[in-house]
Amino acid sequence: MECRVLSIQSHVVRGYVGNKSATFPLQVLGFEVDSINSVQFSNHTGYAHWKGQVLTAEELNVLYEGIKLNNVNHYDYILTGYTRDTSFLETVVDIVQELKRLNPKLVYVCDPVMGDQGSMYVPENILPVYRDQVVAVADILTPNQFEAELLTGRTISTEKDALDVMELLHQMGPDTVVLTSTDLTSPHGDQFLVALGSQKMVRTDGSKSTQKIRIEMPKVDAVFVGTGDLFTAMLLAWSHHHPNDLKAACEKTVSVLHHVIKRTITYANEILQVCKPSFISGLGGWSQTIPQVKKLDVEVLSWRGYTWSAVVRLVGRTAKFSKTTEAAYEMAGPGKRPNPAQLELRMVQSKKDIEDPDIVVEATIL
Ligand code: ATP
Ligand code: PLP
Ligand code: PXL
Repeated sequence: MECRVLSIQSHVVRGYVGNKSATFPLQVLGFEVDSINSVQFSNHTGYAHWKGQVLTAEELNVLYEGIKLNNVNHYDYILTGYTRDTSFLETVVDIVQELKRLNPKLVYVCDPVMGDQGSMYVPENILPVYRDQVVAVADILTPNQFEAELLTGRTISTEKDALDVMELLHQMGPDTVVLTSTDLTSPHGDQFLVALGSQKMVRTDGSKSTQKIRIEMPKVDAVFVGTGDLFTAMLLAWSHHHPNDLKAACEKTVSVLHHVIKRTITYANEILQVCKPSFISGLGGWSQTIPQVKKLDVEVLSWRGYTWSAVVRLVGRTAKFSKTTEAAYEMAGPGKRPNPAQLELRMVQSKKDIEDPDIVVEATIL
């Protein structure tokens, strides 16, 4: 059975956030993804520079009208994330309501992206729109702790507080709520990140039940961008396959995140940070005589840990020459942090882990 997702999120030319973080993984898992790019930026806003265009609420409506005129506005899922503009978000609500009328089984998966760690990175006037309009039409909601606190006006200091907040969020609309990251202390120690989930279900006999879970995942000492978007997309996919088993859906989701993050940090720590010929020492006059030796022409043959030196093969772009030499280069090692470009999620490389994740995290039923 074809399953079609309308994903309204950011597009970036370089890197993986928003639609770039959601589309490929969903497609790999067999979903048809229709994407509307809420912005088109060169890259995410954590880089030193970014440029691009923002889609207005009117432009969103135009795109939706086109889909509607062709009578292809039939969706099984809607997925939304980072949005800065209140009228854009209100238009999203209108579209969700109309699409739900056309398909009463449509599931709206909403990541109410507003901020993290006590500060907002979207304009504050977006909060009342999420709280009073969006959450009411959402079926699956994936706030982080701070976003859940904003939406409910409660602070979370204990697991009990978090469970109460998730209950309040259920009362506001969604049957499934996952707090994707919290500051709560893990029973396994501070090396673990705690996420919590809660799902309301109707049993076959008509009685109601709630599944509540805690998931603990090993923390990686780096800041990733786009992981929240990937989390929400994978929760959509895996809860499609496990509609009444939040534990299974979250275990697969978090396992995908774990594999992607592990591949990303491993790569970021090994990548050549600056590999201009002028930076490679140990070449004698080589770099002067062959100026076309470039970044991509350097292939690391062996690795000397974090000693800032490795044996590399320099291959000319014209493939006319090749030379093995020892060279020093600047790398992301101790005392050196990977930059945003180096921390872009290794998405394409993780295709197999996305398709069939090895389960590395077991959730606890609360
Ligand atoms: P939102 O998109 O709602 O703002 P969020 O702030 O929780 O969500 P992230 O902090 O990116 O988004 O976390 C989403 C998921 O990504 C986490 O549940 C975890 O699986 C993974 N993750 C992100 N950063 C790390 C990290 N440093 N170490 C381990 N896992 C991480
Ligand atoms: N940092 C900035 C500046 C953002 O705009 C966003 C947007 O959501 C994030 C971090 C969080 O990204 P994510 O939750 O997908 O990791
Ligand atoms: O959700 C992450 C995200 C989405 N879209 C844009 C961003 C970011 C994070 O920086 O810059 C444009």
